Amino acid sequence: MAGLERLQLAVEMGDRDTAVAVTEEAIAEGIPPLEILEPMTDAMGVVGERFSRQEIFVPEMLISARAMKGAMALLEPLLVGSGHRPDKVAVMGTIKGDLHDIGKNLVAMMLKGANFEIIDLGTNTPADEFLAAAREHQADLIGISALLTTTMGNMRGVIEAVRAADDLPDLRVIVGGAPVTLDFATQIGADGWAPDAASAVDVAKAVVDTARGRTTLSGLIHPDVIAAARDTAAA
Ligand code: B1M
Repeated sequence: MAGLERLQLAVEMGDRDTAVAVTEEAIAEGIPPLEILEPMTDAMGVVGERFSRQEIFVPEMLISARAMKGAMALLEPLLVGSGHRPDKVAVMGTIKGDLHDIGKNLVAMMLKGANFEIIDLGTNTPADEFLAAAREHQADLIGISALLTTTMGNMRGVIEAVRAADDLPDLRVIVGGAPVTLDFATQIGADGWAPDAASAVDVAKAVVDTARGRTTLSGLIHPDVIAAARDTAAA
């Protein structure tokens, strides 16, 4: 048994070798990739709390991030899957001023698995880079991540620039990241918001579909709304 609690501890302690080894075992045992991810995400929560209490500092956060990234690299092929040609293009990045990229990378992996081609702009991405990449790659979607309360406001600039661009009427923008709430996403005029990587896929598909159907989207597509719509359709 891989013992996923060992994985959580390994990421908390920044022990990359153990994190990678336990992830390998878990994959070999056939544990679903999203189940393997969970203890790592929990570990990051614990690390963040310890940082807030000043029990640990930036170097410790960094080595935990390195451990999680090492294990995530093993999960990526499983999350992404194989097969179909991408039929949608998403430009992804962490917003200007912000260097956190684990959540953004997870969302990108999940979108790849859902048949999106991903143009990953990395971290610290200004609005003009998002727009230039969207034009160059004829993107359907921009996905922006923010982890800092001091940087999340910069996402508004990307959305305003997209709305002001006459040549990008069908480009949709979704936002997310730990401090980004549905209310905040609404305030800045995003087309979609999601609290985690799995629901980001549903939201991304839904907002791109609205553009393809040339319907005008007003307001956000919240995962609960999508779930309710599914329930209604299934009933
Ligand atoms: Co930083 N950091 N950090 N950090 N860091 C936080 C975010 C913090 C909450 C810790 C704390 O104080 N408790 C705090 C922010 C406080 C605030 O803004 N109110 C903080 C701080 C203060 C800082 C520095 C300022 C510290 C300093 O230098 N004094 C500094 C800032 C640097 C900068 O960006 N300019 C800093 C630096 C770092 C490291 C570089 C050391 C490292 C990042 C390494 C890396 O990413 N490569 C780091 C880390 C690791 C963290 C914590 C511990 C973990 C973040 C993480 O990876 N979580 C974090 C504490 C925490 O979040 N609890 C913290 C796991 C990841 C899977 O979750 O990214 O939330 P998350 O993504 C989720 C969802 O949010 C969502 O889906 C993902 C998966 O389910 N999601 C989306 C994310 N993006 C989405 C996009 C979408 C949809 C959903 O659509 C497009």
